[in-house]
Amino acid sequence: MSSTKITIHDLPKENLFTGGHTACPGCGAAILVRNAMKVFGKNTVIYTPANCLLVFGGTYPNISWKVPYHHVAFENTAVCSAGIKRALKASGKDDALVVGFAGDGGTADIGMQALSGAAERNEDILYIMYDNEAYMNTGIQRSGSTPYGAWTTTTPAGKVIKGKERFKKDVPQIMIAHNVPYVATASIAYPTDLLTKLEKAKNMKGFRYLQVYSTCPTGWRVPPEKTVEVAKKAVETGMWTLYEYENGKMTINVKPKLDENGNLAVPVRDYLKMQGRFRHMTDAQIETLQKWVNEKWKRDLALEKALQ
Ligand SMILES: Cc1ncc(C[n+]2csc(CCOP(=O)(O)OP(=O)(O)O)c2C)c(N)n1
Ligand code: SF4
Repeated sequence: MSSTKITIHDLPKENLFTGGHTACPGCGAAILVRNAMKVFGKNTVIYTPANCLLVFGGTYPNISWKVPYHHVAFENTAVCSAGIKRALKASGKDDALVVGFAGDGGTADIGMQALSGAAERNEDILYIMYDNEAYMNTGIQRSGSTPYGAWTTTTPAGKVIKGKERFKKDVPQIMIAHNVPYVATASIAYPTDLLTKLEKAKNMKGFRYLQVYSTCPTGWRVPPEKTVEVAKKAVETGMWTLYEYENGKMTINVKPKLDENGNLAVPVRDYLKMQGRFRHMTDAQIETLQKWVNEKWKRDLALEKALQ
C-alpha cells in the first residue's frame, strides 16, 4: 500500500475554500476542508448537507467555495453526490472529482441509508465524514458517533445520567463491510497522513470513504489553540486509530505507544481531562471507557492481521 507522501509544503498557495468564512476559531472541519481542497484542485464538485460546514462556508451570498457546490437535504449526501457524478459522466466530464462532505450526524445517523446504498453500488465518489462527534450546528446534540461519557445537550451530565451511555458507532468498519475500494480514517493532527490519503482517494475509482477526526472547540469545551493537541492525544490514547483499508487489505498507519503487556501506554484519562465535555466523568466511567479503548485497539490490530 505504498504511495507518495504529500506534505503541507507540497500544497498550492491558492485557496479553493477561502478565508472569511464564519467557522469558530480552531474549527477542525475548517482546517480539513481548506487543505483538502488544495489536494483536490479546481476540477472538483462538492456536495454538503445541512451542517456547520454549510453554514460557515456556504450561505449565500458569502460562499467560500471556489468550485461548484451543491446542497439538497440533510440525509442524502451520498446519493446526491452519486447523481452529480453520473450527470457529469453523461455529459462527457467524467474526469471531475465529486466529493460529499458531511458531518457525523449526517453520516452515522440520518445519512446512513443513502451512504450504504451508494457504497453497495460502488458509485464513483469520495465521501468524507468530518467527525466532530455530535450535531454541532443545531446546538451540540449527541450522534451515533459521540463517544461514551461525553456531555451533549441531549446527553446531559446530571443526576439521572452522566453524559452519553452508549459507545461510539464504528462507521469505518461498517463501510469496510460494504467491500468498497477504499476506507480510511485520518486526523487534522497528522497532516502528512491526511493529505496522502486524500491524494490517494482522489485518484482512485469507485466508492471511497474517509472519516476525519475534526476537533470542535465549541462543542467539546476545548480552547481553540488546543485543537491539534487534543487531536494528537486521541491517537496516542487509542481513542482514534489511523488506518486505511485498500482493496481488501488493512494497514494501521500510526501505532500508539504500548506498555510491556501490549496495552495502550497513555491512559484515556489524559485525553478526557483536556475537554470540558468529559469533566463530570466518574472514575468508574473512565475505567469503563478505558476497557472499551483497550478492546477496540486489540480488535483493530486483529483486523489488520486478518486483512493482509
Ligand atoms: C431532515 C432534517 N432534519 C434535521 C435538520 C436540522 N439540522 C440541520 S444541521 C443539523 C446537525 C448536523 O449535524 P452533523 O451532521 O453532525 O454536522 P455538524 O453540524 O456537526 O457540522 C441538523 C439536525 C435538517 N436540516 N434536516
Ligand atoms: S461548532 Fe464546532 S464544528 Fe461547528 S464551526 Fe464551531 S468549531 Fe467548527
